[in-house]
Amino acid sequence: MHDQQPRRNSVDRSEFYKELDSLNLAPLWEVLKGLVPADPRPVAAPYAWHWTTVRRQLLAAGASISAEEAERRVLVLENPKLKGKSQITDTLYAGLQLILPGEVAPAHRHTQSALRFVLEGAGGYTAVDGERTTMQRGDLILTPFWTWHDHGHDGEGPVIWMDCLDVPLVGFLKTGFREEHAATAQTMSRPEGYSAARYGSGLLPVGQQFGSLTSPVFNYPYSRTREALHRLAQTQEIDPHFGICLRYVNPVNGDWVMPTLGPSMRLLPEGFSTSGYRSTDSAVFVLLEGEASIEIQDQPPITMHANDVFAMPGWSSYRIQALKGDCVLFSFSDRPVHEKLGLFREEKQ
Ligand code: 1HN
Repeated sequence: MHDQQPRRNSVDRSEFYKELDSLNLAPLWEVLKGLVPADPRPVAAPYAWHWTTVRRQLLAAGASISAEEAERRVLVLENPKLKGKSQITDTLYAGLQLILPGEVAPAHRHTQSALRFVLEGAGGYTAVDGERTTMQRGDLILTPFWTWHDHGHDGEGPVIWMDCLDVPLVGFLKTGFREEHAATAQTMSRPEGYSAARYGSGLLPVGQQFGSLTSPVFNYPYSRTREALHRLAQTQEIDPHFGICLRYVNPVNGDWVMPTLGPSMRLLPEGFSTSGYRSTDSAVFVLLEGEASIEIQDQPPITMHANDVFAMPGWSSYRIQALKGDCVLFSFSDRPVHEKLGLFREEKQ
C-alpha cells in the first residue's frame, strides 16, 4: 500500500482553488451536480401575456415608429426570469408584430428559422423567396432559415401576428448570420398559391428532389386546420392529455415543418380538462378560440382569452381546461431539436 498524502482541508483548498483559477483551471467536483442535474431546471417562469394589454401597446408602437424605420415593429415577449435576453422560454423567441396599411417591413434573410401565427386583421402578406401569401387569422406561415422575406399590408386596419423563432438556440450555437436584400420588397417570381398547389394539396410533383429540413409548404391556412380538428372531434376518441391535437407536417417526409420549431394545434371540447403532462421541450401557447385555463402544478390556474399567449417552460407539469366554448390552442416548441438529439422525454399523469 502507498502512503496516502494527507488531504487538504477546505481552508487550504480555497488557496488551491485560487491558484487553479489563475491558471484557468477549475475543479469539476465543485460544479458537477449543477452541470448534470437530477432533472431539468429551466430558468424561464410560466407566464401569460394578455391580448388586450399587448395589443394596446402595439398600437402605441404603431403611433411611435413606422414598420420601415423599425425594420420589424415588434414587441418582444420577454420571460420575466430572462429579462433583456429576448427569450420567451430558455430556448425560444416570440414577439408580436404590427403592420399598418401601406407599410412594408423590408426584405432580409437570416439563419434563424421563423414561424408566424396570425392573430388579427386581413390584407397583410408575407413574401418568401419570390412568392407572396396573404395572412388570415389562425394561419401558420413559415419563413425557413436563409429565405428572403418581407411583409406588407394592402388592406385596412392593423394586422398583428406572433413571430416564433429559434433565436436563443441559434445564439447558443453562435451561428447567426443575416443579410439585407438590395430592394425593400423582393420581386415576385411565382403567383400567390403556387406552393400550396404544388406541395400543399396532398400531392407532390413527380421527379422533384427535396431537401428535407423544412416543409416546402409555407402557409398552413387555419380554415383547413380548423375543419380537420372539428371533424375529428365528432368521431375521434379524445386523448386524455392532448385532446384532439395535430402537428403541422412536412409533406415530403412526415417530419416537423422546421428543424428547430415544432408547431401544433389542438381542440379541447367545452368542459374538457386534460390530465397532467410534462415534457422536456419548452412551449408557447396561444388561445385562438374559447376561454381556457392553464394550471401548472402547485400554482393557481391562469385564465386565457382569445389571443392570450402563455410561456410554458420545459418539464413543467400542466393541465388545460376548456372553460367556455370549444377551445382551439396553437402551440410551438423546440421539440424537433429534442427528438433529433435523443433528449425528448415526456411524463403523463
Ligand atoms: C425577424 O426576421 C422577423 O422577419 C421578426 O418579421 C422578428 C426577431 C428576431 C430576429 C429576426 C421578421 C424577428 C426576426
